[in-house]
Order: sequence, then structure tokens, then C-alpha cells
Amino acid sequence: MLRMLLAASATLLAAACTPPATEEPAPGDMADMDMNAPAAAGPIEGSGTVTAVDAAAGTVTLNHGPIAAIEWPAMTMQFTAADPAMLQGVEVGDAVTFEIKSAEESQVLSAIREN
Ligand SMILES: [Cu+2]
Repeated sequence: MLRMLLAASATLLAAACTPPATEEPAPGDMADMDMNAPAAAGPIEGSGTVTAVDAAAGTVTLNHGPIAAIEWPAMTMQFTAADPAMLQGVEVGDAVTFEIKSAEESQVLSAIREN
């Protein structure tokens, strides 16, 4: 039963991390878009605390604050570094500022630095 609950939470977390902007726009919608809107462009900045890091795998888990540009609430989730070398020197407990590559690749970090 516990296993089922954990699986359900993981599914909910994944859903929360999927920005609605990835849906295909209906024909004609492009004309109404503000192409200069920050939400449409990457990278997207966020901040948080490192809760796990695997430099060899190129992954880092962050407890991040809300990210308005992609309508994310605060949560803890795993990201993949665009370049694993970015994670050298990143340690659990570090307070960091990071950049998400784009709304479409929202679980890829293009930058991370300790505050
Ligand atoms: Cu998240």
C-alpha cells in the first residue's frame, strides 16, 4: 500500500512539473501571443536548496521556490544538468540560483551557482 501511495505522489509531482505551455497552440493563437513575454523564452531563473546531487549522473535534486514564469509552486524535484561539469562543487545544503533551459525542457538546468 505504501508503495502505491509513493507511486501516486511521484505521478502528481511529475504532473505539477509539466508546464501547460507545452500544449500545441491552436491555429491562429500565435497572432495573439506576446512574443516578448518572459514565459515564452528560456532560460527561466529559480532559486532553492540542494537536497541531493549525483555529479557522475549529472543530476541534482532541488527544493525550489515558486517559479511564476512556468506556473510552478515550490517543490522538491530532480533536474538534469545540461553539462554534468556544472555540478562540480555543488553540495547538499547549498543555497543556489539556477536557470531552467526552457519551458519545453523544464527539467534541464542550463546554469546553477551557489548564492
Ligand atoms: Cu519543480
